[in-house]
Amino acid sequence: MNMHSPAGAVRTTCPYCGVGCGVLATPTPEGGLTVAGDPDHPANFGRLCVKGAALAETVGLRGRLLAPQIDGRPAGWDAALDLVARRFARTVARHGPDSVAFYVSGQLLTEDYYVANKLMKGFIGSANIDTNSRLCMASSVAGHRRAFGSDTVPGLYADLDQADCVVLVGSNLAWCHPVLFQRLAAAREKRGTRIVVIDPRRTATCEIADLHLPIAAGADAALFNRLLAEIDRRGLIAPDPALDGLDQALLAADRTDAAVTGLATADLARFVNLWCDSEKVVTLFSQGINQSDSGTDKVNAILNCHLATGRIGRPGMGPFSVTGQPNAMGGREVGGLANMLTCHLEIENAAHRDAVRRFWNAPRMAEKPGLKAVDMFRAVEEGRIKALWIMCTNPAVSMPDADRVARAIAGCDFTVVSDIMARTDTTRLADVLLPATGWGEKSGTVTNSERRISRQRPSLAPVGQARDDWRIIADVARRMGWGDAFGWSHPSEIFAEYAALSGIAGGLGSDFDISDCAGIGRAAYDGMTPFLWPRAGARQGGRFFGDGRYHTFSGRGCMVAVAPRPPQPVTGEFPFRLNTGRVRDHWHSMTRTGLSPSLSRHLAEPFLEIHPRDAAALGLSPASLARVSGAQGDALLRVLVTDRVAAGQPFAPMHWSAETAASGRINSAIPALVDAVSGQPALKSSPAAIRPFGAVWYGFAISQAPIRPDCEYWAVSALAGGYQAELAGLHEPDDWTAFAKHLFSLTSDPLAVHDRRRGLARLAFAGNGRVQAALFVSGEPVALSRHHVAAALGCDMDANLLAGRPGVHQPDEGAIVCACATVGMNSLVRAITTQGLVTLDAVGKALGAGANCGSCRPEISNLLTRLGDPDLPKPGNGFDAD
Ligand SMILES: Nc1nc2c(c(=O)[nH]1)N[C@H]1C(S)=C(S)[C@@H](COP(=O)(O)OP(=O)(O)OC[C@H]3O[C@@H](n4cnc5c(=O)[nH]c(N)nc54)[C@H](O)[C@@H]3O)O[C@H]1N2
Ligand SMILES: Nc1nc2c(c(=O)[nH]1)N[C@H]1C(S)=C(S)[C@@H](COP(=O)(O)OP(=O)(O)OC[C@H]3O[C@@H](n4cnc5c(=O)[nH]c(N)nc54)[C@H](O)[C@@H]3O)O[C@H]1N2
Ligand code: SF4
Ligand SMILES: [Mo]
Repeated sequence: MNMHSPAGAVRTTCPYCGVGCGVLATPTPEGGLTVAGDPDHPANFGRLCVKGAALAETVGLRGRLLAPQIDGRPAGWDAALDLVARRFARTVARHGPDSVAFYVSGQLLTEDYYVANKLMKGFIGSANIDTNSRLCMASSVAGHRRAFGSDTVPGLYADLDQADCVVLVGSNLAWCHPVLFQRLAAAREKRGTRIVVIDPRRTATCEIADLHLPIAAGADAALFNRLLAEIDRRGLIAPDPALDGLDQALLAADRTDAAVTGLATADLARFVNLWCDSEKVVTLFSQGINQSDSGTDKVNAILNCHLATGRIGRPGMGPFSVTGQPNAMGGREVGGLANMLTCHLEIENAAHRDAVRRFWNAPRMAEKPGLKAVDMFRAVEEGRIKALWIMCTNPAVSMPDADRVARAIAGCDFTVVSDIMARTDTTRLADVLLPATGWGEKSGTVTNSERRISRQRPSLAPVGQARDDWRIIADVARRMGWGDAFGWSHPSEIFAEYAALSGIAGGLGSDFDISDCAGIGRAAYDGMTPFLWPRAGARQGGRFFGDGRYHTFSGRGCMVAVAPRPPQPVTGEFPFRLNTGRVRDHWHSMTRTGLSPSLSRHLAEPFLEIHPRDAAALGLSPASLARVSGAQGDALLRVLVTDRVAAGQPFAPMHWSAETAASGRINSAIPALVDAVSGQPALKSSPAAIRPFGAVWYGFAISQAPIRPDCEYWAVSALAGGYQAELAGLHEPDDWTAFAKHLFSLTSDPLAVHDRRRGLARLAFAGNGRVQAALFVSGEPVALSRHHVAAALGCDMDANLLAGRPGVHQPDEGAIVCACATVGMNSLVRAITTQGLVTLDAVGKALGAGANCGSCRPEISNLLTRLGDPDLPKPGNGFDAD
């Protein structure tokens, strides 16, 4: 395998989730790309999920930040970099190194991360560099370090192929790691792997589960303590290797009452039996565990069970914390967290600090851990941090208590933001904006969930004046007087330096040693094939801890006595426990996936999944709107009534921002409560209040030009050739025509249907006989075929448009389920019922749905089950895509 595949495609890696799929990107003559899965990449063997498959729709100039800006005005690079260097240097000189901070991201490449870390920890002399991984992986990092003495993920993806039982805890793998999910589904087909899903919600992942445990929010430590007690009772504790802390952990486990899990005794027993009876068991966990105010303890409760049984580091078994971002793992290796040093070295360890100081020839080495994300933004708010540089992350959306974080950033003396996009909730707060090259343009390495390092390679020229993140940071460092230490001219040189440092770390006992890459030249770097670390020694390319050797002081694995704690209590004022997370086709704050029409079809607006009982008690009807509030702020969301969530535990996605919705930013309603050990915020169970939003009108709009909503509720998304918006208001405008003209920035007169009595207006605008824009208003949530209406944009104006229904020859797809083949709910139901389809393969053959990337297979299989069983509720609610 080399960097170029036969057809001139560039071998690179997907910039989204931690699966780290290999991608073949082929530039088109028009300046775009075509994208395919790389059949030779060991993370995906050619597969891609919808997000990866739609990458081509997200490159190009749209929305990009093309030039540096100072105070909102375009500026040259020299002026911008001079200003950043001057302000940081001056702040450090006047107020000391801890008066400045970097807030970075698991979406930076390893080389970017290395440079940022070196500048802050070795040259500025503060450890005030933290990353969005604090919101993501910090509890796993802390749990690993307590148990193993190092932040080491022991297992490999192949373990999912070889396991007899896979337990997915707090992970919606089907939507968040879709290619890994497909791999697990294939293993299950082949060898009957038993699968358990532990999640308060019935997610798409449950489609392949033999057992779904709808655990009470936050009760996972109690469950795994219970399991540990049972492991002990059954005599399954492995005699060796000897472990530290075994007795105390067993004592704590024995004291735990499983009743708090809220699970049926029979389900609990089945889980315990499955786990205990399968030696080859993998427990895979993610944000349902990490994002908790006792997340580190939960991680250790899981690790305890694997340590105690010796089910770790051997084929088909082990605990498996999957990373979320493409380089979350690389960021941990490089030491991007405020309490770590590079190459898994420890900032509190004087020998480690000294080794790094000597290697870097660092003038001012940080001596103590820096501020973790939540504390960092508090310090910004209090004026203790006076210069802040945010890179590759959107904290005004993704941090808990988001409005307060946004206010803190706005109030900071000097804020720099490096991003690829011009307008985000965070870029709008910056004093200096720096345009970074994005995926497809930048070059470097990333590490995926199984410790596999792969190259991202450029296939497109940088847009505008965009520069690579590492270069921007190095340019500032040079201007601060450290040219010698930041003089690289290519990322391969940074990687080589990093690899050399890892050799020193290895000499100090670190697990992370890739020093055989220390001499890597540019050609070898460019030709690099994906590889697993460790590269050397007995563990070469394999698993950790099967040999019983750990990185703790004693060399033994360490069990932690866990006393389960309930999550923050709900109160009379905030009686609901708000859960948050991800949807299938969007990525975080949607700055990239929001550009893709196909990715916006699955779920196009911010929503609240709420149990029918709660909805009835609150007087919330399907597809109406609800205000969700916490003590610090609120969000306005579409109501999706479903028993997939438990009563009292509604769920909202994290993706919407002030760019895409009126108030869809769920973190405005979430308090910044953190885990005391890891500093990771609890984002999955916040006390919340919910009220109906008394909209008097609802609207749906399409437009070729950007939509400018002026009403209480709106959510805008991308369409092929334009935009669509959901709208609602508390007061009916006097004149719908004037409203629509403003909405669409049009001056021509619309074709209009008004029915004052029924509170209904429908208006369509045409230019040269083709549909430019249309608005549909109703006193109720607008019920019409959005797909059909959207398809009319740019087409000849036809009478059916204002009817809002497809003509006889255009069947209505309904909500799109399969984004690849554009197959909607209605077509699926029609085909399944009329053609008597019973298997996923039959649906694939008949409609093409589910046959490509497979991301929608769980939803189609759920539909097959529901349609095949007369007792199950049928799909109906148009907002219910599953
Ligand atoms: N489509 C898509 N994929 C992504 C991302 C994306 O934005 N979009 N982001 C990536 C990133 S950075 C990350 S970190 C990963 C996250 O991947 P996941 O962790 O799988 O995703 P989430 O939806 O955040 O949360 C997972 C589940 O935790 C459940 N949960 C909530 N509370 C509890 C609890 O108390 N106990 C248990 N057992 N479960 C609970 C939620 O109901 C939810 O279904 O996804 C990555 N992949
Ligand atoms: N309520 C709630 N909140 C959450 C979570 C949750 O489950 N619930 N999950 C948390 C987790 S796990 C995570 S990881 C975070 C993610 O949260 P964020 O990191 O804030 O989310 P993104 O939208 O991915 O932000 C990345 C930003 O970097 C920009 N960008 C993309 N590529 C590049 C590049 O190459 N260089 C530069 N300089 N910029 C680039 C993008 O345009 C975007 O503005 O959210 C956290 N917040
Ligand atoms: S599973 Fe999807 S999002 Fe994740 S790396 Fe692969 S293609 Fe990208
Ligand atoms: Mo994440």
